Amino acid sequence: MQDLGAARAILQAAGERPGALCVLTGAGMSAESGIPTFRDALTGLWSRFDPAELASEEGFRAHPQRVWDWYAERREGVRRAEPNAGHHALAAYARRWPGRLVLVTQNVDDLHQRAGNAGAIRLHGDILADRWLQACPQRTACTAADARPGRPPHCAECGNLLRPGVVWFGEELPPAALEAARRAAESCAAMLVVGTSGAVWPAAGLVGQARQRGAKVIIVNPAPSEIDDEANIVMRGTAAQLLPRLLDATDPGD
Ligand code: BV8
Repeated sequence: MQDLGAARAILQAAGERPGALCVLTGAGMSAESGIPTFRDALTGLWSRFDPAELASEEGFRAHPQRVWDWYAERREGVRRAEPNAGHHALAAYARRWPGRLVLVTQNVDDLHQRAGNAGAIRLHGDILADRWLQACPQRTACTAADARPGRPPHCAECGNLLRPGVVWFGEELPPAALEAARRAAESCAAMLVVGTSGAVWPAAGLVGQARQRGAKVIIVNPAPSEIDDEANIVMRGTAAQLLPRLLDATDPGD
């Protein structure tokens, strides 16, 4: 594949300094692990809802059980999933060249972490974590949560609801994570963008930020995305197929 040689040359030219390579991943990174991509996740019984109805605070407040059940189903899928060859290729690369790669993910699963990229910057939170919907109105922290049919787990004392520890639409991204991601995008010499439609902001804006600062951009995606025109090279293929070939054991300097 011609693009593979050109893409490897970009990685080689990125050099060895810390943060020379920034990798931005989206839901497509986990597709070959059996986790539906965000829009696919709305297939089946969820197909009749708009993402904003399910992945937003107002959607949760309006239908707490429906949203809680959607996340419970997705959590089960994450727990059953295993990192794929793409996750392992990124973790192996990070082990081989300590510090060279900064991994930024939009994904809320834990597959990068389970593959070995413990330091992945999580822009949209963690689907396996819970947090309280609001600060406890009566005490510093809510206590025992109990779940009753028809109501997600909630505080027995004040009724506060537990919610998934993800960033919903309309919610700010964690400032420290977003700042670290922006720093990585602005200081890298090459950005590898894997498995994202480029539809969700401000994450999608990281690609243009890298490009504007002179980084070379490689996209890995089997289908067109909204950010293809930001790329120097677009590789039509999947994460599990292409990342091992792009990042394999030979030094990008070879
Ligand atoms: C905010 C957690 C403001 C929840 C998620 C600027 C312009 C336009 C709109 C906005 C803007 N700024 C803000 C907005 C609004 C909104 C937004 O972006 N809307 C979009 C839909 C138009 N953004 C926000 O609300 C953000 N918040 O900006 O707040 C603010 C500021 C101050 C104070 C208060 C508020 C918050 C956005 C975060 C939302 N949460 N996730 C959950 O998961 O339940 S986003 C969610 O969507 C996932 O994280 C997922 O990552 C993301 C979708 O993007 P992708 O990862 O790209 O997934 P997708 O399914 O779209 O595409 C998959 C791709 O993979 C495809 O291209 C496919 O071809 C490819 N693929 C498939 N198989 C493979 C593959 N690739 C490789 N290999 C394969 N095998």
